[in-house]
Amino acid sequence: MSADKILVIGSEGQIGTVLSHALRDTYGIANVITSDINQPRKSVIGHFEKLNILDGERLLAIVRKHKITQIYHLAALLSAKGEQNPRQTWDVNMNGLFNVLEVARQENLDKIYFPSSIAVFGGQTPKKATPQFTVLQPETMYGITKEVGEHLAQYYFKKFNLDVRSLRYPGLISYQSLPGGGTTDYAVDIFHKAVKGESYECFLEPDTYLPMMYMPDAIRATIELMNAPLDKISMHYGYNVRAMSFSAEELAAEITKHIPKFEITYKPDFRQKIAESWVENMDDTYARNDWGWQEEYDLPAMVEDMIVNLKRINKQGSSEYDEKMFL
Ligand code: NAD
Ligand code: AKB
Repeated sequence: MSADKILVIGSEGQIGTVLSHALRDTYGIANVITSDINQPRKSVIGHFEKLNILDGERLLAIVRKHKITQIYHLAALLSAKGEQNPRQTWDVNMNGLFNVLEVARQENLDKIYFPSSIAVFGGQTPKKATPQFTVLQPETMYGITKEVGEHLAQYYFKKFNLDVRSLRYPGLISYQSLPGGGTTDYAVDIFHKAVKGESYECFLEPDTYLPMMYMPDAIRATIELMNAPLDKISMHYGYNVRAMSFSAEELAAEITKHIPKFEITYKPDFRQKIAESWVENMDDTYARNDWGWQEEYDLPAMVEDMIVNLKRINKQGSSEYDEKMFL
C-alpha cells in the first residue's frame, strides 16, 4: 500500500472532505493530494493543488509532479444545480471525467474511482428492488452525465485496460460537510434545523421515498470497492449499493424521537419531479456477492449518530467542516 499515491479531485465537497480524511488515515498524509476548483478551508491538512478539472494540462502536470497512481474523481455538478445550468453540467461532468480518463490512460495509472448515482435511473425504471441491469433513461442532465460516465468507465476498462471503478451512491447524509446542490440535500438540511431547535420546510412531498446512505457507510463502500482484487470486480459500471430508504415524514418522525418539539412543513419545488423520477430502493446483489458489501447504518442508527455529532459540533461553536469533527 505504501507505493500508492492518491489524487482526490473535488476534495472540498460533501464527500471529498470526509473521504480525503479517511484516505489519509489509510495511506498517510503525504500520500494523499487533495484538489478542488475552490481553495481549501484553513483547517485542511496535507498537500492541496488548486485545479479546475476542465484544465487537462494542469491535471497532467499535477499527476506527474506527485507521481500519482490513483485518482478519486469527485468533482461534478449535482442534480438540482445541474438543472439550473445543464450545459455547464455536461461540460464539467463529462469533459472533466474525460480529462481524468485520458490522463490516467496516458500515464498508466493503477486505478480510478468515479462516483455514479441513483440519478442514472428514470421514470421507466422499476422503483422497488431496482436491478443492477435495467432500463435507465435518466431525466436530468446530471443523471445523463452519470449514465454516460458509467459507459465510459466500462469502455476504458475494456479498451485500454484502465481499472475504473464506480458506485451508484444513494443520497448521502453527513454531519462533517454540507451537500452541494442535490435533490437529496433535504435529508441533511433537516438535521441542521432540528438541532438548533428550528422547524424545517421540506422541498419534497412527505411520502416520497428515496434510497439514502450514511457517510461512514459510503466511505467504507468506496474504499472496500477500490481495495477489492480486480478478479472480484465483475463490471466497471456503477454498482448498486443499498443501505436504507425513507420518506421525509419518516425521517422527521425518527428525529422527533430525539427532539420531540421538532416540526416539519412541506413546500415541494422543482426537485420533487427529479425525486419522483428516481427509485425507492435498489437490489445490490452484485456488490454483496462480488466484494462483500454490507451496510452498518439503518435509519434509527443514522439519525441518532447525526444528532449526537451535530449537537457536539454546535457546542464547540463551529458550524463549518473542521478536522476536529472527526475526533
Ligand atoms: P459537492 O458538490 O459537495 O462537491 C463537488 C466538489 O467539486 C466541490 O468542492 C466543487 O468545488 C468541486 N468542483 C466543481 N467543479 C469543479 C471543477 N470544474 N474542477 C474541480 N473541482 C470542481 O458534491 P459531493 O456530494 O461531494 O459529490 C461528489 C461526487 O459524488 C459527485 O460526482 C457526485 O455526483 C457524486 N454523488 C454524490 C452524492 C451525494 O449524495 N453527495 C450521491 C451520488 C453521487
Ligand atoms: C443529488 O441529489 O443530486 C445527489 C445524488 C443522489 O446523486 N445527492
